[in-house]
Amino acid sequence: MNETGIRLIVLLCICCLTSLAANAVNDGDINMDGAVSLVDLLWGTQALLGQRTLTLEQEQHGDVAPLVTGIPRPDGYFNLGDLLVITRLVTGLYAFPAPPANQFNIGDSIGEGEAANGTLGQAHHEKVWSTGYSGSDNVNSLNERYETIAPLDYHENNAGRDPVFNKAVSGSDMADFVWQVQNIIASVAQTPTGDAGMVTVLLGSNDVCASSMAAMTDPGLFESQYRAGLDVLAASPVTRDAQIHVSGIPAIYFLWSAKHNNFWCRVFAWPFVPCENLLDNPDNDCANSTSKFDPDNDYPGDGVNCLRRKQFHRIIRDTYNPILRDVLDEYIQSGDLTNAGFIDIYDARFDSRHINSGDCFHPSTDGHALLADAEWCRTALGSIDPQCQN
Ligand SMILES: [Ca+2]
Ligand SMILES: [Ca+2]
Ligand SMILES: [Ca+2]
Repeated sequence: MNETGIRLIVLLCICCLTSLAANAVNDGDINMDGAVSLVDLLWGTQALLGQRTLTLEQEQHGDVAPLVTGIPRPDGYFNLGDLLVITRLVTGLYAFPAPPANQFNIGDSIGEGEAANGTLGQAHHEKVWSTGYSGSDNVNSLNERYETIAPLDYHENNAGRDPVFNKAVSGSDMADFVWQVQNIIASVAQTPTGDAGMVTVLLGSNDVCASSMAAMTDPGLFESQYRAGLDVLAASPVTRDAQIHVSGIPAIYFLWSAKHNNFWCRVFAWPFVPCENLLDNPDNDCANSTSKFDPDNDYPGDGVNCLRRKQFHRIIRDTYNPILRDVLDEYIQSGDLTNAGFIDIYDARFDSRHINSGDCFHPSTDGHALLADAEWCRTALGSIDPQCQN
């Protein structure tokens, strides 16, 4: 392409900043023949030169840029940046994030879907945000999404395979990370590839939920237990290359604000929930409703219990989740776990629908749906899912 041609493209790019419809896949397949090839490169070039008019749907297929840390963040425009990414796709210099070959789950009672339907103590692995497999609920789990995207290549979890893939055990805390990883390593031979494609990890809720603030797991111990589990993942050839999806601890605070007016929860359920540092004395003594829904800040007039609950919220925000994030970053930077990522979901807010009405503590089916959406949209593949761009 000569200089005049490049100038023309740049000029046309400035002129063609048309917002695109949000209903197609941003995959580079402009002519929509199922492959990204030289033809798409040609069509895209012609479009930018004004020699071809693309439909809005074709333009959206072409909208694959910009790349942010290697992951497409389509911006609603088709321009030169998109053409360059398509060029790299066609020449093999770049590949989109791909679905894993399979997916394992590490976790606690949330990872078991405990009480998701309101029945105390009952596990519901089929509803879990990660490895859930029920097609008849509103939880679009990560497992179900991968199966939809890659039905031939992805070895999905289902009722028969669940003992292989879901290693979560109710009551687990970070001390249990190591043996849950070892449990995965012992199971990978039961998959077609013989290794782990993806491992989701959601632990820590039982470290921060305690009889008092002082009884929370010591942060230094929490970190060393976390490192021990990551070391086992990094040491094994069947897990070290897997996508390690470490979820931050969710904002547990909001289950109090969601349910504190519920008589059953206050009087019959919460006294038996091992999270006294959040749930003791559940009467709302925050200064006002703005304060109640803003645990990041104290307000004049907040009572002692309100202040204690907010302290609980901020310890997770400022101490435990940064450990999960920063330690993992060390393993990524050192090359020990190159496909790992910390997923921050602390902005996801539970309201009354998202907490089951039996134990008033664990996510309901709707809560797992919320978790699934939040976790999915922050994965590499979810970031290019049009449903996540709203
Ligand atoms: Ca094509
Ligand atoms: Ca673009
Ligand atoms: Ca489902």
